[in-house]
Amino acid sequence: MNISPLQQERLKYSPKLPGMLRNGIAEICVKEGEETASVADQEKIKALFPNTYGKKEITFAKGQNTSAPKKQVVGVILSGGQAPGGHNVVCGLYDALKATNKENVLYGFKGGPSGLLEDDYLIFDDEYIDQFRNTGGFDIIGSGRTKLETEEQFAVAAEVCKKHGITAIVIIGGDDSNTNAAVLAEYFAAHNTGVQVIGCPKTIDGDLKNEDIECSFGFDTATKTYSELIGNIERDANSAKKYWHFIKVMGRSASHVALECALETQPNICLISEEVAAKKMSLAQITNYIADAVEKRAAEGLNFGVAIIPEGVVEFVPEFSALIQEINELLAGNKAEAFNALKNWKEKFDFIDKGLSSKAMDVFKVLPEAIEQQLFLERDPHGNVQVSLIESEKLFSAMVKAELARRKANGTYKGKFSALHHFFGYEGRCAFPSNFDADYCYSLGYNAFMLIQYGYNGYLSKISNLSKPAEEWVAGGMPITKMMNMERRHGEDKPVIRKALVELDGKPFKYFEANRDTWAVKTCYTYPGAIQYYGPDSVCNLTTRTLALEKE
Ligand code: FBP
Repeated sequence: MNISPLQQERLKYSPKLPGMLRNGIAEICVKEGEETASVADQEKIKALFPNTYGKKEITFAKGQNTSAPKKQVVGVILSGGQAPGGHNVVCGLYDALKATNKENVLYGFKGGPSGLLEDDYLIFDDEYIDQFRNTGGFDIIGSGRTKLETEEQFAVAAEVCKKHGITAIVIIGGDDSNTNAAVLAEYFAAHNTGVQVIGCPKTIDGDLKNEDIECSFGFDTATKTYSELIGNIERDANSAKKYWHFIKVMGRSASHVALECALETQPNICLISEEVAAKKMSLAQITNYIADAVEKRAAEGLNFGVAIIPEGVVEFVPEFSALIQEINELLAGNKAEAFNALKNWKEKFDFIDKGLSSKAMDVFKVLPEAIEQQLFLERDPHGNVQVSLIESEKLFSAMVKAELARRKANGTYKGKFSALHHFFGYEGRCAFPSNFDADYCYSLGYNAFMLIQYGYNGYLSKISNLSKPAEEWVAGGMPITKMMNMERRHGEDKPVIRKALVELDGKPFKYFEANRDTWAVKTCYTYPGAIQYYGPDSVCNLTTRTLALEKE
């Protein structure tokens, strides 16, 4: 097989475990903590999870093993978007399982949760798993976005587990997948299947966290990858001195990725969706905010800059999300057919003009035509506008350009404005995991097996104290129901894990807020460079700025 020199070296890397897990199950004991309660809607969540609600938090420690010896047959699933380190979760799980008992077996269900329903699997062995150690990607078994959420699916899952004698399922996923892991755990308990379910917190978006789960895996590597690229662009901007770069970064709804990249690279502008929503900012206000920075820099002779735009921002602009809702209504059911049959954009525009309220139309008319058309082109299977596909980096640069033209006509702005656009998302999701993610993921997988061995069900694998060296990390488990509340989804009240958005009174945002006015006007770029895997701790074992500030 052709593998790169770096991959060759990474295969040999030994991920670091928390000190308390280093001697394996023989020297791992459990300390049970307090009973837990869900983050909100306690009575409703308790009623929906009678078998798994309110369980105790647990921490592992060095000590005499008291778990019951039992042959374990475990199934693992990768669910949702790729995140660097997923392979190491599987490797850690496999190593712990084999170190505990050579007879234990690990099944990998292929292509995400659908693999479990379709009984499509492989059985791991040393030769297969060794090719994937410390590598990026989810190609070890593949991933998918099928949701495991109906009773019928759970019944099929229970049958598949019974067929193979599976004792536990590990679901590696984000908030939705772990919500479903909790529901599956409850189903398995209620039906006395004897199958346990353990979740592992994954997503580059960084929005699966709380006071227990300090970060989801993949966030570290993905943001370091984007920050390297943004830093390189900043250096180019500062060398050529002729372009404004508008860079959209992934993160479907929360702005953790954008904020972390801003802390790493000190750009001139970084929008934070949560702030846009809190201040109820309009498109015009956001445009003016960026245009003001462009104007001030131009006054200093600096006709260049870098602006970071979080992927989900437009949904946080109240007037824009109201517009989207009206468009979804306008084309609901078979009305889309009538719209699609119209011959040209002019006819379509008239249809839209008649169908939308005047308030929505005012917002629509402000948009550049390319974006107007995009809103009617890309639809999801339910016929709704696919907001994540809107090129918000182009939207804002076009609006800023128009605003600057107005200012030029008024004589207030005399600079030059030439914009370039980028979108960083997929570039970071399968990068070789940083040492942090390699260690963290391996530990999450190893620890997931300890939770299985000790008989826990409906728990999330938890490794904390992450801003300290791995030796001091703390391993344990948290009942998934602790993160849940009730939310309205598709017209129904559902129990779901609460998404962790950027906290505007949190230290990372406060630091950014205190510095951004200076960064906007002066050129204060910092250049993080490429992820380092070998070398001094100060460059190759760094956590994110977000985590460092949160744990200060
Ligand atoms: P997860 O929440 O499943 O980890 O995925 C998040 C994400 O990477 C987002 O940042 C992005 O908006 C989305 O996936 C893209 O999804 P897809 O892989 O289906 O294009």
